[in-house]
Amino acid sequence: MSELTLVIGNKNYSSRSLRPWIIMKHFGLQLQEICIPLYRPDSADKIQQYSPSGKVPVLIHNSQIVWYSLAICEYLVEVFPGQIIMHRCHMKNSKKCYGN
Ligand SMILES: N[C@@H](CCC(=O)N[C@@H](CS)C(=O)NCC(=O)O)C(=O)O
Repeated sequence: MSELTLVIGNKNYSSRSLRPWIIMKHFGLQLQEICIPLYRPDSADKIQQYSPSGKVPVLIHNSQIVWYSLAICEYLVEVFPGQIIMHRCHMKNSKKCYGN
């Protein structure tokens, strides 16, 4: 697994997955992308392998796991200051969506 792994659903179904994906692509972060097709019998099991919330998107960065789309955006701004330049959403309690 590379340093930054983003686990997402199909881009045409999961706008939540696109939030961090667009930011990471736009700002040129190298990422490994794992796409889990949604709405299939095995989707939930596959998502659960990565995501404590059972939802996508989820970011895995070294040993850190972040599992809420806006929390991932906030996390990226914190971890890559100067590289990710955007208005922060200042999501309340975003750190509750971090774990390892
Ligand atoms: N609040 C979450 C919502 C994530 C969410 O609902 N993801 C959907 C796809 S857009 C999902 O994982 N669905 C699969 C499922 O519920 O089994 C976030 O913004 O990260």
